[in-house]
Amino acid sequence: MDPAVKPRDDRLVKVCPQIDYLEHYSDMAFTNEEQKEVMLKVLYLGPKGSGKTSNLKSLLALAGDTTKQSGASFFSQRKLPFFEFLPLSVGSLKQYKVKLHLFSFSLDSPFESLRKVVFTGVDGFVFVADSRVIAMGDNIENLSSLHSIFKEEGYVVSEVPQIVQFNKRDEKDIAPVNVLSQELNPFRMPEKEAVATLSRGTAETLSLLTKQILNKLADS
Ligand SMILES: Nc1nc2c(ncn2[C@@H]2O[C@H](COP(=O)(O)OP(=O)(O)OP(=O)(O)O)[C@@H](O)[C@H]2O)c(=O)[nH]1
Ligand SMILES: [Mg+2]
Repeated sequence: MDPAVKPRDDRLVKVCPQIDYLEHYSDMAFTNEEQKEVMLKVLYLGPKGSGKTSNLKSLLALAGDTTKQSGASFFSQRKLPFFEFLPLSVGSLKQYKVKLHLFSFSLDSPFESLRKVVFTGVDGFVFVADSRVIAMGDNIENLSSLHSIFKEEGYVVSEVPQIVQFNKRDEKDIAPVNVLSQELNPFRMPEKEAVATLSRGTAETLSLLTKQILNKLADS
């Protein structure tokens, strides 16, 4: 790892194990010059009960004590009906701190204004799908809605960095990955199997997405 890239401690590596790729991105498209920070906004989307909150909880648990004293209290005490927020620091890139702002959001929110705020300035998203066969209809419907919302908010959804996560792989009656992939990954984005409640695949999902976001920024 380049000595310029210093994860603040071990927990950061656990959350974002591929942190060393950051060394390639010294000229970020958007940074807070005064505070020397790069912030990436990431949404966790998906049908009701697919495991969005479980993903954030898993990342919080993996992040360890330091985050628990800062972000965690915010996360647990400010649980809002329609979204949750988890800030995570993933290390430093040269003189910049890299921060992820993770939101879980339900498309059911009746508040147009809230949706607009959440969908403004999105750098990437995770579509958390429920792998169970009975959830396939909900997955497809939710994916279609979120594509419409991204379009309404001015994005070309196929150009937004995204990961399709197949969660609940520990459940009994689950669809095979190739079927989920065919139904839920029209843009052939990276996929990750997960069991969010056991913290399987959650850090890897976030790492894959962060990498994709930074690659896109480097190309722009
Ligand atoms: N077996 C299993 N259960 C899971 C997994 N992930 C989440 N769950 C369970 O599924 C239920 C819903 O999980 P949440 O994380 O609350 O789902 P959500 O997407 O945040 O749900 P909403 O906020 O209501 O849209 C909970 O009972 C979780 O414990 C998983 O990987 N395996
Ligand atoms: Mg939730």
